[in-house]
Amino acid sequence: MRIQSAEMRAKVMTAAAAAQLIDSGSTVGMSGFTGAGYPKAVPVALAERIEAEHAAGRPFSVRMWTGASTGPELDGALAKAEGIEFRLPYNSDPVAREQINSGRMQYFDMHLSQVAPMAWQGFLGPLDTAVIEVVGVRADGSLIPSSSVGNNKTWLERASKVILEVNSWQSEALEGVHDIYYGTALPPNRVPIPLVRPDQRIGEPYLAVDPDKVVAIVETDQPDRNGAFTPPGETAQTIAGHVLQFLDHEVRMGRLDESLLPIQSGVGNIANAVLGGLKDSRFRELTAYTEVIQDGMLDLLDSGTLRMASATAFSLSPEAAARVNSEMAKYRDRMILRPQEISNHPELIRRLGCIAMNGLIEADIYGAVNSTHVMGSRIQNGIGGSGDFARNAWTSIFTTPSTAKGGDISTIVPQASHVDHINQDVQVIVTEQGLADLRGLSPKQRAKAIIDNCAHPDYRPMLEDYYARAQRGSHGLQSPSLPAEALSWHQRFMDTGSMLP
Ligand code: 0RQ
Repeated sequence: MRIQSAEMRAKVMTAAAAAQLIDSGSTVGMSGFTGAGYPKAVPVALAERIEAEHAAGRPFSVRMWTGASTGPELDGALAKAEGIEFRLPYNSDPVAREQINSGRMQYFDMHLSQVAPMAWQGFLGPLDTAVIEVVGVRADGSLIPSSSVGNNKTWLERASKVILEVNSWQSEALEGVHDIYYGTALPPNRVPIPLVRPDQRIGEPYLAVDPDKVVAIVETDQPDRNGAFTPPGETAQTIAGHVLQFLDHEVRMGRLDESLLPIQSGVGNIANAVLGGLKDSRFRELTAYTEVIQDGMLDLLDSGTLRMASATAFSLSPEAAARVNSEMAKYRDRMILRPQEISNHPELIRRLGCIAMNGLIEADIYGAVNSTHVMGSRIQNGIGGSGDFARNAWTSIFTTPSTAKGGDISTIVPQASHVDHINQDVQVIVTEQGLADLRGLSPKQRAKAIIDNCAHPDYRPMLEDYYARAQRGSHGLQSPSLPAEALSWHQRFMDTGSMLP
């Protein structure tokens, strides 16, 4: 039995009844992080209710906070119902993305580590309802967290009322995997977080909730829905090869040993290719201090290359999620899931010395990175944890194919159309063309390294030409630029469909 507390069992109801407890205009904090551990029944029931209200000519929408991206039953269903007026933080749902970019949804994209602290600081306003998926409710009323922790601790504490979804699809062997740290406080009472190794536990395995705040419990039995896994293509493999060569170089230079330092790896094809490459490398006894445990990390745990992984969530293909679910007992001692304010905490990332690897939309010749906005204005996903890690990492690596959209876009441009990571936070840029090691270089040295090593041959002469003219016609020569021309490649793409003349 998943609900051990009789007091809590008395609160079981249907998802439709629970959705009635959420008011229009209220703020809802949902569990969920990259398709893991999000509520799967109440949001769908809420979307149905919103659609019915709209059909009757009555406005109905909510403000929604999550951990990061969720699944189609949450972001997808509520966005389709035009039910989200405001959302934070990271989103990767295509329906919600379309609404944001067409101006119908307000979206506050923020660093994932800062969501919980900002909620506590009171900067985000009150939180009315938390809707949290859990694996079970213990006899003492404490909660066994699900396949993501995200901001659940904070939502449970801050919300006026709580709706729980107890999902019996999630493995019971998840009990004990989590480490919920309750030592955060606001200044002036903030103290150091006592974590000095990625495999250390500093908190509790369970989430606490005030039972009087729990207004509904809904039972579900539905799988997490993450994206399907596409095996890394040739470009991703080539990029991964450059990254592995760089890490090998660092070991040979004596800056790292064969266990490297805790790895942070973003999501996607390239990240999985890098992890796949680590399996066949000389590196041993690796650790991960990261946001998400993805397919590639699971393989590394299986092969023994990775000793342990600390994250806030799983981000697995459906096949890998089924595998983890049935074999959780095998993995549980080598994984720790933490609140995202801890998995992404700048203090801890700096102390542990993470090796950060993230994707980008575009980088400019000086190494400023745009992770979020296509053509400077259309949001793709959000900054996610890339800023938390990039600024505080031991080494911050960004990877991308050198072109996008079949070659019509160069991902290396004269000037980034939007900047998420300033050049001080970007130390290595890698494309399939090669790797630019920017550590210790001045802007002009960076420009040469990036153009020579990372740009696609179709665009390299154009960048060389721009940079040469900028050195003659610029207002200053620290970071030469021609402002009237710097974004002309983007304008050309919007006018003609290609950055090529
Ligand atoms: O579009 O889906 O329409 O084909 O962007 O690009 O090449 O599939 O790469 O999945 O690694 O995503 C930066 C978005 C890269 C991601 C970003 C188009 C491209 C494609 C996706 P289609 P790819 P990826 C941990 C860390 C921020 C958050 C982060 C991201 C789509 O890495 O969201 O790092 N990062 N979190 O065609 C126009 C360009 C483009 C472009 C790519 N220059 N112009 N379109 N695309 N470059 C995870 C979390 O924080 C939870």
